[in-house]
Amino acid sequence: MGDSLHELNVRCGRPDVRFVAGLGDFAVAQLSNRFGVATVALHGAHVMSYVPQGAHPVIWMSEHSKFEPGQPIRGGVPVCWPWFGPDPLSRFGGHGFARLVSWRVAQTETAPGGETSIALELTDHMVPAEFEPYPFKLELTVTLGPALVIALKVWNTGDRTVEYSGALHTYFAVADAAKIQITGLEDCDYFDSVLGAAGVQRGAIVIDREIDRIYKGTSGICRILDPGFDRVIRVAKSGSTSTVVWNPWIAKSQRMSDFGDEEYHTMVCIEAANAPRADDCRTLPPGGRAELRQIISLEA
Ligand code: TA6
Repeated sequence: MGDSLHELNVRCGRPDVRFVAGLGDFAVAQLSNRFGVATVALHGAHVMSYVPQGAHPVIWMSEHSKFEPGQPIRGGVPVCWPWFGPDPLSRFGGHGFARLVSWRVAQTETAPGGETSIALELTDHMVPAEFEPYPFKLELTVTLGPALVIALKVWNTGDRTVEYSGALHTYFAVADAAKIQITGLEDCDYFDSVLGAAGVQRGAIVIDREIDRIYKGTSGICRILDPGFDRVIRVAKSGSTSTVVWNPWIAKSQRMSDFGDEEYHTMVCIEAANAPRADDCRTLPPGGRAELRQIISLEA
């Protein structure tokens, strides 16, 4: 059994970090400082919200999300690990087990510049045995500063080489998905998971149907140009050469029980991935370490 809220606040609480009971009684860390506010659930080390000072929320959350142990949260930033997409061994659902279990708070920190960070960790010992995890340690650090920085560190703590895939599966809030443009992936090859075919991105991405694409060979910055909110969301990353763009549009929205039929209008996912379809799986030797990072900010 993890720390109680009281124990968390005693052990890791600080003026800019408070632990409270969130939806479904999930323990949630509230980070707040001069740059804005962000919340992170211990369940899945799941960023649930990010609101820069004086701005509209940047991270989107479904009003139909489940908040149950063993279930993924719909919206925010699911941590997909150790597999992105279908389970390569066809035993479990998509996107791995890291988002289904509770993580432990390792530490919190306030930097001299006022940035606030929290680090959460997950090891193979904390994962239900049915997943047969190999020895590993994950640490997700969320830093609230001029940007929101989300960094997933992966350690192979075993004695044999392992391979994994994953993603920071971020849901962004937009005024109207049909009116935004996504730039930064022009001329990139992609795999279209809706059509089951390859393609090349021509110009900016517009959302006018179900979009589910895995872009290959990507390392640059994406931007969401949102005329409705009159803003540009800048999405940078490292430790990844694949980017996934997803909007379920009409039919898929209706098929998902934890997603409202009309919610596709106000969200789009841009994911910093290590996607198998883009030959971006990662291999770690014993003692090896790797990091996947996404940096989210509003452009002035
Ligand atoms: O990242 C895009 C995607 O893989 C889509 O295929 C879609 O299924 C989405 O993830 C959501 O997956 P989930 O398992 O959370 O329902």
